[in-house]
Amino acid sequence: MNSYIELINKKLDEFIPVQYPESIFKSMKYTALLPGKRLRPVMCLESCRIFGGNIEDAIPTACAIEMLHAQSLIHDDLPCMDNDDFRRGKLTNHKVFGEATAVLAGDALLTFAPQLIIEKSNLPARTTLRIVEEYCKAAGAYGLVAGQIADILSEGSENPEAPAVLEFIQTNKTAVLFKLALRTGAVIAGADEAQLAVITGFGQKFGIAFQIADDILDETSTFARTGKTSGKDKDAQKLTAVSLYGLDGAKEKLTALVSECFTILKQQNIQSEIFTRILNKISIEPSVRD
Ligand code: GRG
Repeated sequence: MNSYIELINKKLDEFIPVQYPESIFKSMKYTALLPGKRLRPVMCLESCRIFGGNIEDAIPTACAIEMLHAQSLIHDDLPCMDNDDFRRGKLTNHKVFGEATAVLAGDALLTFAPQLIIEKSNLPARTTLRIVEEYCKAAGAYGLVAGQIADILSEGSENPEAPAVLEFIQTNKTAVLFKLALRTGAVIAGADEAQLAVITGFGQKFGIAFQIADDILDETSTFARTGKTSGKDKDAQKLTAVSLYGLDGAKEKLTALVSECFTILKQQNIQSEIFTRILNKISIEPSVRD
């Protein structure tokens, strides 16, 4: 996993050369290169490997997905959204560069990412087109944007449909990029539709489990561990697994989902130390499957 992360960090840096006007490139690189976990690009490379592909072929796509993730973090942290001062252990983008530059850096990452896939991927044109289509669907109003607006609208409101709304938010804010990473890695490796369906189902459960773990950490963890201010979900009266099901209920759901993810890996005979490690990391009882 560390070798994947080193490769991604090197390529992310290389793929964004700084030119005039420097402030926009510095702002883009600031958040993209801060030490996040790089889960999504790692998952893209690992999915490519699992389905028999060459991970070199997936590097531009993996980096593009991390750029999209960085964009979503920059915009999520803005005062008009979650208004956060810290991210990845450092000041948020707008705190360092100002709001106008942060908005533009997000826009620039969002649009540069598919350009990168098109320019740097040495893949058949049909494959590149499919990946860019998957990227656009995941990023836009049928993906991340939908998840974010549903999240904002859910704040502070009592809603009898809350379980369904929560699942919509978890799916579109978080699972969508897990599925994008896994699916594009598989597409690059030449996986067939049946294999894509399996990895999509896995990504859905993995992504929701990850979001529940994130919700639990927001309630129980510290800045030193997460690199962001804790307790913000409660303050903003967000609809989360913890607010809806309580801490113990959220932990139960997380445990069940992680177990379902391991079942898929076993049934499909997918051997991945990386997926196992990430699943154990977010798990409440990690040791049982080590
Ligand atoms: C795509 C046009 C467009 C807009 C974006 C702002 C927004 C719309 C969406 C927000 C999506 C968001 C911030 C979801 C949270 C998902 C999540 C759990 C993030 C934390 O992921 P980690 O822990 O972060 O992997 P690191 O920093 O480690 O990469």
